[in-house]
Amino acid sequence: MDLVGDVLSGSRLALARLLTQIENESQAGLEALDKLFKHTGKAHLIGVTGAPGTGKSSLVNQLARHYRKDAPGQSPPRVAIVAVDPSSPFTGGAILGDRIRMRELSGDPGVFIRSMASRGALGGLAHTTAGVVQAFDAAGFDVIFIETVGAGQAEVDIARLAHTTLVVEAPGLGDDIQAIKAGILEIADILVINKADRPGVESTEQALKGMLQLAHPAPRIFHHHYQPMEINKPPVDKPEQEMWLPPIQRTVAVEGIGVSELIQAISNHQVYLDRTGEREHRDQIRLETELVHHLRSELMARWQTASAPGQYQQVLQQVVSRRISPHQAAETLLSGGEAA
Ligand SMILES: Nc1nc2c(ncn2[C@@H]2O[C@H](COP(=O)(O)OP(=O)(O)O)[C@@H](O)[C@H]2O)c(=O)[nH]1
Ligand SMILES: [Mg+2]
Repeated sequence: MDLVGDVLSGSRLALARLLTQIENESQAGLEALDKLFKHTGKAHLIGVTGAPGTGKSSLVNQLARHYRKDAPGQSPPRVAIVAVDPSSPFTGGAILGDRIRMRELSGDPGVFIRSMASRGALGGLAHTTAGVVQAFDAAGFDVIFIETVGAGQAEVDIARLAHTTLVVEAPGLGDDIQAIKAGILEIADILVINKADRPGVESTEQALKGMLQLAHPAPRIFHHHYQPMEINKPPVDKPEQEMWLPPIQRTVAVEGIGVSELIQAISNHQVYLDRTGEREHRDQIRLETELVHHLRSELMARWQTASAPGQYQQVLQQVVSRRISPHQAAETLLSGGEAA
């Protein structure tokens, strides 16, 4: 069976199998991604993040429907949805709810929905999500949504996989806006106030505007989406007319209100990304993050293969008993020398 060939020729079954292999981080999955990689880079990746219950899944559902229907005279884009739920033990119901909500979409061959739950190590979820997104990209999906609960750093990492990140808020979720806690406002390209049918929309919008000004103080409004790693060059300064100010969009996802306007805002952001070279910049940072991940895990694996059995535990005990520092321990282990 030629999994890669079948994925490229549009087999949903092959794609589903591949996604499972990627999630399991199997060797076959890694090798398939190696072969598929040259077919990636065409999709527009849209991150959707925000506190639980703000309506992210409902919104993604509506956005997908609009993308599939609002393309007169041309073939509509194919849409993939990756729903990442890092806290599945507590929100298994939410995933089930998503499945039910998305059932009407799933009859459409131009839509593919995948739920992912966390089970790997910290940071691993962002990595397997990147692989899943690449598989969809190679399989020819034009728009890929990545829905994640905005609660912590891992979710911020997942949102950073995207070209365009939507941060979803809803009125009445408490006095302080949920986004402040995780700092996800920093990564917002578009702010969405969903549940605009609920009371408190005005004050939510005022609060968001205030925070936007704090996050992007004039005149340097351009925001640094990605905390560059040590090896990254800092983002280039852009002239003021090329800066992107995150717009605030109101929606009522359950009724489809404001969804066309939101799609227009996404499209404006796409144009901005292409015009300013920001899309390439984001792609580079994303791929560099992946490269570093592979380097780290490969170096670690090589070191483990080369090191003497038991040495690690022995050195660790010396650290625990305060005889050597963690830094000295690392030096000892890497030099292959005996513990002091
Ligand atoms: N009143 C109202 N309810 C909404 C709206 N959007 C979503 N909901 C409801 O809010 C609940 C949570 O929605 P869901 O999409 O699962 O939120 P998620 O946890 O952010 O993915 C569901 O019961 C939705 O029906 C909206 O615009 N207005
Ligand atoms: Mg959801």
